[in-house]
Amino acid sequence: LQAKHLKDYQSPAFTISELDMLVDLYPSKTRVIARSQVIRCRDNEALLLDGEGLELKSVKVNNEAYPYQIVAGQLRLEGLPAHFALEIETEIDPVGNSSLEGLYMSDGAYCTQCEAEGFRRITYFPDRPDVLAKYRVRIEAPKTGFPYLLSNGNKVEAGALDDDRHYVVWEDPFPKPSYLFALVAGDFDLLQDSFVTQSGRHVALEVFVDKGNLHKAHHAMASLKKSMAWDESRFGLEYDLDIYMIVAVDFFNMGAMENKGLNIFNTKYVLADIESATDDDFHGIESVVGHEYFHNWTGNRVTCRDWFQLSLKEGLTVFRDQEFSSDVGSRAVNRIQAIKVIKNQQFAEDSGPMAHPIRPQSVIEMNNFYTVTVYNKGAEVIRMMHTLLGEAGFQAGMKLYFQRHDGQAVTCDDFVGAMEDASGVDLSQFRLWYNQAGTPTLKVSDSFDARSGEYRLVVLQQLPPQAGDDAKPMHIPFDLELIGDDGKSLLNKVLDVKEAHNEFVFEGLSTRPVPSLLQNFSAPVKLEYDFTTAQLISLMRNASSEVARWEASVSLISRAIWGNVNALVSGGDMALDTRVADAFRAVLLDEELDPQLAAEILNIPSINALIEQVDSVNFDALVSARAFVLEELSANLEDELLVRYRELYHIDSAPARALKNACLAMLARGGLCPEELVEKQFNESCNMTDSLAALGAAMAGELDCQDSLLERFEQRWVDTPLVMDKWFMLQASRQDDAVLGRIDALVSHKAFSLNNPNRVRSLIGCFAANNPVQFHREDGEGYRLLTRYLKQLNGVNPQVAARIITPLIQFGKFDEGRKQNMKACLEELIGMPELSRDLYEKVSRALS
Ligand code: BAL
Ligand code: ZN
Repeated sequence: LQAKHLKDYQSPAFTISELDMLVDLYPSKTRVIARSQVIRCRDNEALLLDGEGLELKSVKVNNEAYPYQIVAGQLRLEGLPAHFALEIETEIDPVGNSSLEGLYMSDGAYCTQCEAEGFRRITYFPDRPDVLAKYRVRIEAPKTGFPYLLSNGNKVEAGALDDDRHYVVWEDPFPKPSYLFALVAGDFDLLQDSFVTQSGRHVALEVFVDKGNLHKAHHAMASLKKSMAWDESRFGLEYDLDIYMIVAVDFFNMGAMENKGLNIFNTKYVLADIESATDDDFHGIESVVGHEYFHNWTGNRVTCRDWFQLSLKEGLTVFRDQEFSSDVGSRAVNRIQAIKVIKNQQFAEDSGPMAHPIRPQSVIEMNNFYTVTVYNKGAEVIRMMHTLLGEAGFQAGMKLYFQRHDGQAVTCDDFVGAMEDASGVDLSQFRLWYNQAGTPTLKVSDSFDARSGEYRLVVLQQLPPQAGDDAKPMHIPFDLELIGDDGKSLLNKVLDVKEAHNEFVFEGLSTRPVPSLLQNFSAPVKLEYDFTTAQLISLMRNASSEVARWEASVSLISRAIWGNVNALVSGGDMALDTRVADAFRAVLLDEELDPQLAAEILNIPSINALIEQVDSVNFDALVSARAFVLEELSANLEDELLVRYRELYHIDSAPARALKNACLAMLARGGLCPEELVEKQFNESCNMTDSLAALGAAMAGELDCQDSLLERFEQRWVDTPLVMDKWFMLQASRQDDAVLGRIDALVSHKAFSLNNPNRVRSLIGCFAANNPVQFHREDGEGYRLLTRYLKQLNGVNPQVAARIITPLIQFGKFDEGRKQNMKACLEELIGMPELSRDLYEKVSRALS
């Protein structure tokens, strides 16, 4: 299997100005006739059209049958004129399409997913983002079962046909790449609303959901309207069509897709009511609805030249959705959640076999690069530019970007160029963030001269091996606060770290300050500084940034855990410094603190998060030490946890629930959660957040009631797939040895299907990613369980298989025994006869 390389990029030899498509829908024999206006851009080259899984019926050029060849899956036509009409008829099988790319069926409705390279499963086409065409699409289907026939743009025609069939024609006035094409046909409940843009354009808003779910569509609609208003007020960007549609489907590989004017969403990011969705689900919906809406400008109006540039639209749009969530909610809590994604997942990717820069240089299967690196580290890179340019400079850059590139397919360099030209800030060194993979480390040391009042900070920049042999120091914005011994802020400043060795001197200080380093996680780097316990406690109390206070709490508790790992390894006794417990007690007692922030502080880092803090791990000692620290903390804070829990019990707000349930979880992990408390909460709860938290506490505390509560939950929700996903996740997270057998049994549960990505992610994916204790069992049975299902999924849905394999390829930090067990599973996979490109790329990189 050949990789494609960024350095080999060539502009298209032919482009398509217009595409007129007929899609005549039948379950396993859908007919597609694609009529394109083709323009030759270079002489003496063949026209090569991508296609996969298509049955070719005919090829015509200027209405005459035309000779062709199929070479390596591509349709090849030679000797073509400078401008011509091309007509291609193909037949496809939506029902038989379990990969959920191209045209497929979800619960009886036809729908599409074309990003990145799914359009080639619908018709032969130059399926690359730098070919932008105007689409006119005619859909034909039975009236019964398919009253709604949808595509991009505006509906221009509709009518009846013979045999109880009907048709609709859609025209999209904006030229677009094939990956933004969408088609939906089905019967839905429809929620309608409208929005008037700042220039007075009336936009019809429509959210389509499965029958019976209309009451669960209101939050998505409200989120859409909020997003539209926010993009106008913060970025001055307005919607550009007369209609904006969202369709929710249960079978979907991604979270959602930003097709022009017709977003297709995973139900997970649309459907919500207070009974069936958690506060986190509500937040997730708001942010994903926003994300897809924001793509209309950053992605659709200006798109990517090639897929190596994916971060051009994704990093930028994640940055925009993060800013949206922060402007309409808690900035600190949103920032903390984004930081956790980087530290817990992206750092793991950066140090594992799939490490790649935010602009990858070579790719076998593009679907493997919709990653936390391209998306979330990409967003951090945009955030750093925002830090360097300031809001005004950044917005000037955005304005220039759209002035220069509206309607074009461009590169990350074009984006940085606009930022640089509009602001006058030199970003030449900063561009390295696009080329160098891996996580840089900043090693910080400091000294204070009491006589001269001079405080000196030395920052050493170390680049990881993944950055390459000729890696150069990066431009790193380093946000610093110095805090005096009275707890007052002495200085708040962003320093430019540009060299391998950097020194910064601050004068006129009367005492040694406590440094708050890399505030707000001002760059996606690792920080090493030898904080004392007293310094961390001071930062938890005094740092002006709430994010820095949280960071200090994570460092404090992590150090306590690693200290106990060392004690275990060296045969010493485990212990918890009372000052640590007191610092957490202060958080519980601080009535002024945002309860959501307090909840974040009380959510002690997971085992996986802790593993990302070290280069190699004694896994068993880590599990024991973390459990010990949690038990100690819980025992120390029992009274305060119970008091706070009871104070918050009846408060009906998401922040209060977050803190209340963090208290409950901590009590449960310490084995101190009274059974009646959990049962009371479960019985009285009218919302999913509290029900699920009670259930989680019963399981974490291994309470007698856990099985009966799980059963009651299942009985109540067995017909609600998204809630059953939560139940599957709870089952997959159980830490007793019987969990493996239970997972095998649950695969036959009536609510489970290996064909549905949400179900697979909830049960199998969650086991591998969120149950480290059982996944990393010493006997290797956890790895073998995942491998068995990966083998099945390889044929069903390779994209999902390649996504949930991640924990199996990230074995670098584990002991030899576990490494060997993981590698043995990977060897088994690589030996499979029909291994998909998706799995091949990840497994072969892991084994190389
Ligand atoms: N473009 C794929 C889904 C998303 O990032 O919005
Ligand atoms: Zn996106």
